[in-house]
Amino acid sequence: MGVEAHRELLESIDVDVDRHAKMMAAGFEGYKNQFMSQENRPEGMKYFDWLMSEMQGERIAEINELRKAKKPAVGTFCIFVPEEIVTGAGGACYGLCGGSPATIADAETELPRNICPLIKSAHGFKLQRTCAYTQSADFIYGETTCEAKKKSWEILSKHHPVHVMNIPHMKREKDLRMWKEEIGDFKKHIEEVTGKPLSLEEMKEGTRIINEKREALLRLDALRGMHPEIMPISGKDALFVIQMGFLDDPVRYTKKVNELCDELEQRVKDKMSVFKEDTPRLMILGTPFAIPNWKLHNAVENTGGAVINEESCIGHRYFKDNVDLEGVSDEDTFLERLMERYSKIDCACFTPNTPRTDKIVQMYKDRQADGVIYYTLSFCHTYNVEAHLVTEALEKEGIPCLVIESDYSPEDAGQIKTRVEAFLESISFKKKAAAFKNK
Ligand code: BJ8
Repeated sequence: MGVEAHRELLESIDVDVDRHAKMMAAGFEGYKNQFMSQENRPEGMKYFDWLMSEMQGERIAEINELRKAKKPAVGTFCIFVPEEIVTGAGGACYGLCGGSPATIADAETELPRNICPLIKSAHGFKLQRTCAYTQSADFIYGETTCEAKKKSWEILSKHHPVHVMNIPHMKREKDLRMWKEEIGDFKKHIEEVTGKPLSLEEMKEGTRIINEKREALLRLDALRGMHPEIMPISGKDALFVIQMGFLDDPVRYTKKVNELCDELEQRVKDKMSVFKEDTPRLMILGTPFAIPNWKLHNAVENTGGAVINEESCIGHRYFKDNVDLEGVSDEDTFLERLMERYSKIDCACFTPNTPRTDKIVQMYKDRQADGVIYYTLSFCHTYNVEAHLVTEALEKEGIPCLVIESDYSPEDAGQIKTRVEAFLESISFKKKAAAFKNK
């Protein structure tokens, strides 16, 4: 395992190595049982298996080499971070640990119990010093998306430098102007970290790298979800690949995702599916799945369903739009294009957020899915409230939907499994009835 081989480095960045090694060993064991035991996995998953074992070892060593060369390391919990700028500066922009229940008790010494588990888990990782990514970050990127996050930055900043970007909650012209300025301030902050100016060409190069990464993920999304008869990769594996995209070096990652997609394309041609014919195909909507939050995917795929897409920030919301670099020849236009791209993100923190509902219905039709699960983390008010409007629109379209609210504890896994099982049964019944009617 990577952790022991990098003990000296991890100690130098103040990681609690023994506790961290235990958590990683347990996490890898869980991964082996839940992922590596799947049958008929694509060969291309071997790289991602390796990454799982090295994500807190080799990858951390790489990030710290960059830091030695005065390149920025930026940790985040949100896809509003303008990662093109960090990548353009030659640095690493990555997602921080925030998907485990093991750190929540520590977080609750500083944060209230009744806030979202993602925030508490992430905060706890910092207090425990058990996330090597957090410990490697020059600063943590914070944003003003939801109330709990917005206020918890003030407490987190007692323990680690935080740069907060003001994300508006509406998308009027004056809001978008402010947003563009905020991106400009973020760029200045990166220059403060590196101690040198960042050129337009560097930022454009960073943008090309990230655009290519998103294109590779869109390709994966189409291959797993757009062929109703053949699903060449499990939803769990596809989710894991997407999760790794928030940690890995973007150039290497893009190459590996494209190699995996080449293999999946061949599988589609060969009609090689990892699921039986007539397996109900579900889309999952809602809040992000931080590693190792695999509870819902396990519930679906261990009870006879397939997850064909995540309408989530660890999913389609992250890679659906690219930055248009056409004709960009000055910094002002560049910042404008970044703002245009980022303001297309349909997070529930916005009001109104109707494009999200329209997109969900369209995605469902394009993929010929059989149903959706609307998933929210407990105490995430924005996604929880928005569920009403989304489910109403789904009902109008006759789309079967199950709403699940959960946290990171394993306690409700059995109950979720039972509800998912009943949902899948009702979908299968409807499918059979429709087939019979057509005969
Ligand atoms: S762009 S979804 S990653 S804010 S932390 S809002 S779950 S209560 S993560 Fe998010 Fe950015 Fe939006 Fe996406 Fe709810 Fe929890 Fe808040 Fe959360």
